[in-house]
Amino acid sequence: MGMYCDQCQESIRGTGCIARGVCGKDEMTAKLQDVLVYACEGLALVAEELPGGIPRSVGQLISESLFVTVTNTNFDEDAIVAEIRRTLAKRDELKSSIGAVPDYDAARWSGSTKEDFLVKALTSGIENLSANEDLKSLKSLVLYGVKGLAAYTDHAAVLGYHDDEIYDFYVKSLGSLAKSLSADELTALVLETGATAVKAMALLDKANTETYGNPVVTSVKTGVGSRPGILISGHDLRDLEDLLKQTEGTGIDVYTHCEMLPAHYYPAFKNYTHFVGNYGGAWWAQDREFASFNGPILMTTNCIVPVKESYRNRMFTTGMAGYPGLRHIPSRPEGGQKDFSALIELAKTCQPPQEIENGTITGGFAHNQVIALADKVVDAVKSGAIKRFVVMAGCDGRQNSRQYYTDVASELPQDTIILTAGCAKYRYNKLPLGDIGGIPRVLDAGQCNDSYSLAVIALKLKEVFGLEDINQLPISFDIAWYEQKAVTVLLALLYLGVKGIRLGPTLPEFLTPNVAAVLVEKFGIKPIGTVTGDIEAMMAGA
Ligand code: SF4
Ligand code: SF3
Repeated sequence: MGMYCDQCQESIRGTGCIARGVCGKDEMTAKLQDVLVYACEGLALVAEELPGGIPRSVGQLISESLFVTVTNTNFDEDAIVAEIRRTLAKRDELKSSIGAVPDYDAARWSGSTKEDFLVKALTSGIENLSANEDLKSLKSLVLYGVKGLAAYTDHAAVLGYHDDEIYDFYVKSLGSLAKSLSADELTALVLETGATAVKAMALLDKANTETYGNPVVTSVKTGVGSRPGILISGHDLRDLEDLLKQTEGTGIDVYTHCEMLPAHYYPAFKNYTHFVGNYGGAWWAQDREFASFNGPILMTTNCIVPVKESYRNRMFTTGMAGYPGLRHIPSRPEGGQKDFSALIELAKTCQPPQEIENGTITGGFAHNQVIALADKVVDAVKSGAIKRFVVMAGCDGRQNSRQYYTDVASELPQDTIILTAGCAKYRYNKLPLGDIGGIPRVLDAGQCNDSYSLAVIALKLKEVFGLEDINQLPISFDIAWYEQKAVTVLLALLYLGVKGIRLGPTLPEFLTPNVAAVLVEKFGIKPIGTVTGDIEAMMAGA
């Protein structure tokens, strides 16, 4: 029953990961995640049959369960099994409500080992979904896009924001994955995933900005203070809020890591004097950086890499994140906060972080801030001071070939502006790339979901310049992907009509040649080439 996983950019070339993931996911964890997806499909099929609409609780449960299966989010088999049980129990509760006989016996399963669980679930049909390679490829595109959506809607839900149309799409898309659909039907579903991705990013943008204010231009320190610190990583701003409240006045500083960096751009977090800066870079270097941080580390979401002994006792997970042997901070009670006292008590016994750099990172150029600067930007375009915008959003990763993005950023002409979001920025956000008349040459909108801001900015520019089509703007897209949220962002951009996106460092392995050919023909997607060749082509508008 070997594992097979091809959902991220670092899957082993040509074969997917078949013995152990490059990410560290082992066979059992991979198969349990497959079972969880399969359980979500079963829940969706039952929910489709409900008279009187789909309860919100179904969409929310699917969103949480799928988030568990996003790359580098949860490696804890017990937590995944608990999530499978929760999903199957919901399915059978719904089945009973419409008079159908539940086929999941919670009492019987609760005594089963993980291995029993797996075999029973697998023999009920999970392997039957992949007859035709092209259909499987289209289904993968939908599933991975929906996994990214799941992460975004979970963050919005934590802040009390929901969109039942998105939740209903979970049921429609997951139910569809369990059925025999034609290539045309699946292609339509891919586009609908893109449309829903735009909605989900808009929802999360609304949740974040209404709760914490519109991001403003901010200079974030990368050095360290003299007090012990807690490092918070991942994407969940509500966790940060609870942590900042609970650490106030304790003598502990709070630092962001990786995708939590953009939290500094929100007005609501600026009043916390102990919220001192950002430590380190992108997710994949965390083993070195967590070791030298010296204090507790909180992973609120992806991306976790295999945990080293040197910081194992200092690392905690929360939310949908999980890792065997790490302490997990439970959900917050209704209307309350999560309890981070274990981290705070531990921090008091720790040394301050060891300094690994000492500079600043500037960001906060989400749509509201950039549109406030619109006159300046438009004048610079009209005068020729800005020749081109290059969107370099997405993910970072381990592979050396990602040096391409550092080189493109360094070698782009001085009259270009880089628009970024997501952890891809760590390839160039500490370089001295200068500014154009006071506008920094790297405009960081925020987390990967804030790619939505980049789309809003592009649509605004289209309107200001009176253009018919977003592709007439002097904008090129040179996107880096790694995990499924980048697939979601890509599908959103395609839905918005963006053509000619460069995608790297490699095209997804789950795309068969036929499916890749459709993306090339319809949307002009292309793999990255050489640094010089791509810069020349982008400057020429290709
Ligand atoms: Fe391999 Fe990526 Fe799947 Fe991990 S998530 S097993 S690295 S394809
Ligand atoms: Fe990064 Fe994991 Fe994708 Fe949110 S933190 S962008 S890789």
